[in-house]
Amino acid sequence: MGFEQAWLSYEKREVSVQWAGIHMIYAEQKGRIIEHAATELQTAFAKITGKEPVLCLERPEKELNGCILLKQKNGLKEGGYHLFEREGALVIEAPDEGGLLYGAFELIKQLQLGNAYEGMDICKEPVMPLRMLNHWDNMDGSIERGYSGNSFFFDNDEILVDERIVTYARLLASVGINGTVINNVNVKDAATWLITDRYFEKLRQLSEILADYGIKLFLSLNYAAPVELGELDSADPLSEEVRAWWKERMKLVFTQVPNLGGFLIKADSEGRPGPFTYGRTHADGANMLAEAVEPYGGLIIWRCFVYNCKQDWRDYKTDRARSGYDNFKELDGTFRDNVILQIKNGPMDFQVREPVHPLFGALEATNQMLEVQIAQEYTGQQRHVCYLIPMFKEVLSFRTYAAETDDTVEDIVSGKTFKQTKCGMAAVANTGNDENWTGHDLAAANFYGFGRLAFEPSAQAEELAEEWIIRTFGEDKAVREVLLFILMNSWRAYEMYNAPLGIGWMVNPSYHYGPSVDGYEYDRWGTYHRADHVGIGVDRSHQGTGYAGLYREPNASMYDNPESCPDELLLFFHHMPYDHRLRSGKTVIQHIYDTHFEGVELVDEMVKRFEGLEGKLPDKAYQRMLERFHHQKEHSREWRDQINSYFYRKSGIADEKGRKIF
Ligand code: GCW
Repeated sequence: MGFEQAWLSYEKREVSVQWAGIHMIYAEQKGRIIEHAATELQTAFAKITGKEPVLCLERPEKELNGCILLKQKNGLKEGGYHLFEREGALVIEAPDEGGLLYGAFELIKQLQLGNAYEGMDICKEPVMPLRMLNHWDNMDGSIERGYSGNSFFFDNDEILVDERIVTYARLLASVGINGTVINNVNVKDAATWLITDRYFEKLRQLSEILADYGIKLFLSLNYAAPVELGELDSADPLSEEVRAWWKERMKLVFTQVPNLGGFLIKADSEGRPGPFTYGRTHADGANMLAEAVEPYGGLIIWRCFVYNCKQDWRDYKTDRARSGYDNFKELDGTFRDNVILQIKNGPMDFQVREPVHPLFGALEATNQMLEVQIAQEYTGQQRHVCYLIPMFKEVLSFRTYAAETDDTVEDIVSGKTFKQTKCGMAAVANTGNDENWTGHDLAAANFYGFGRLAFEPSAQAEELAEEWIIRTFGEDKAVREVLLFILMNSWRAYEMYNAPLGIGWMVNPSYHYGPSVDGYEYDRWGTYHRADHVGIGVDRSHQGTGYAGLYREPNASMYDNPESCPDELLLFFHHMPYDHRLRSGKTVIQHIYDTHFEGVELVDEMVKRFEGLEGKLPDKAYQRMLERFHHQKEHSREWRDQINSYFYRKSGIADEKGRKIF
């Protein structure tokens, strides 16, 4: 299938005389990444300004006006760059090749945004060391929770290496992403064989393409590989035989695929194998693998998404929200230095609203990484528009109180709080082999925004959205204003017509799409709302499951008390009567009615404004989006009416405004 270039399409634009005057590119040092930085600049300038600059092998003597100079120079941290104008030349200085590449993409961005050439002076360093994508792609070509077609990495149990991978690598590098896990964390069947010679050659080729753009290839690993590959009858992490097997295996893998960064592991979670089978801990499992990859500089990224998925809904004491904390808190400080724990942003599972995961701030002596999901599993599956960067900003700025200062989630995962270097942020990817990569064209803003945010978390959500719009669709003012309005209101709108006040989970089981208020109510997944005729919500206070107490003070008390608990999370933490007055002054039930009516109105407004862009966007993109907007309009009504009717029927309390409820 064909593919577009997203924000790297480099359409021709009106540019100033100075920009148009760029005629030469010179890189002082040689190197595989530098080479790609230079050719990317050449292509971008040729297409955007209409004049192709030459790549120069000799340093230009004088007359630097109109030259781009790339130069390796110490001073900034890895991946950092300094881009400035000097006597008419544009200079990019960076300590390493990756930094030069990022500097080159920064320069291209400046050109695309039409910013001033003269006096340009931009200096940046990546805030998070690891900025990764996690693909949940299966080797048969399907994608778990994929909403933009099939995999472009795998088909029919084979690895694909083609032009699309190059564009993929360019897109990642252009926003600063430096690592990618290409296969699903649920490692089964053929994927278990990725660490065997069946796949080494293709993996090596793939890793080389990625390495050209400063990106490390990672794989998801099957914890039970020694057993499932038929070589041993145990995967006990304390068995000498098993440990020796992994050491041998890793030696082979890293010799054959030298650019490999390491492995991501989902163990003892949702039916996946893990050390629990042998009565061992997650630290035992992770450390065994870490020891095996250590000689090659490999990392073991171990997920904390571990919970009991065979719960009884009648049980009010077991709380899935506690499980990550309960499983990992006591292991703090026992992991090897090349292990990173990867923690989802919230304690449940990527709902439209959740509190921040309590492990952030609880682990002090363990490398950690934040996992978010840009695949919109629970936020509209890339059929509804839902720009998630504002949510990620809230998560990153959450104060954990693990220290007096510098204690936000951002501080922790950028290594500031506990002086760590192996940390960062990963996003479950939203790409597939659809022509536009992300199904909904506007979902690409999440792809773009995630990378930019991990590199530069101080960037504002709105600023990133605007950059993405201009880079993708050009400078038309109406396009910019309308798309910005849509993106910036989209998460709020989705939350308004979704499950109310932080409760989550009112979706059709397994698909996770579309409203079903009781879909997960009498199930084994630990995901309940506990609504009856009097009230709704899960009591996670000290009188309930005690979850609120897992946070440090003052967060623990704030959440524990319904009076101080923020409205948007009230039902996550407390079971409240429908007539309880929120801090906003509204009753819970009236809040439910109002937000559901207003959420739909907001969608109608977004769609109305969008339709005004006909003729101003590329036709194909316009049609793709229009179709989705029409669906969102209908579907948001479905959400509104099911949720409102359900609560009206349960509570018997009428809407103050007398609107139609069924
Ligand atoms: O959100 C849930 C998904 C599963 C996923 C799991 C996980 C890859 O519904 O599809 O499995 O989380 O994060 O491991």
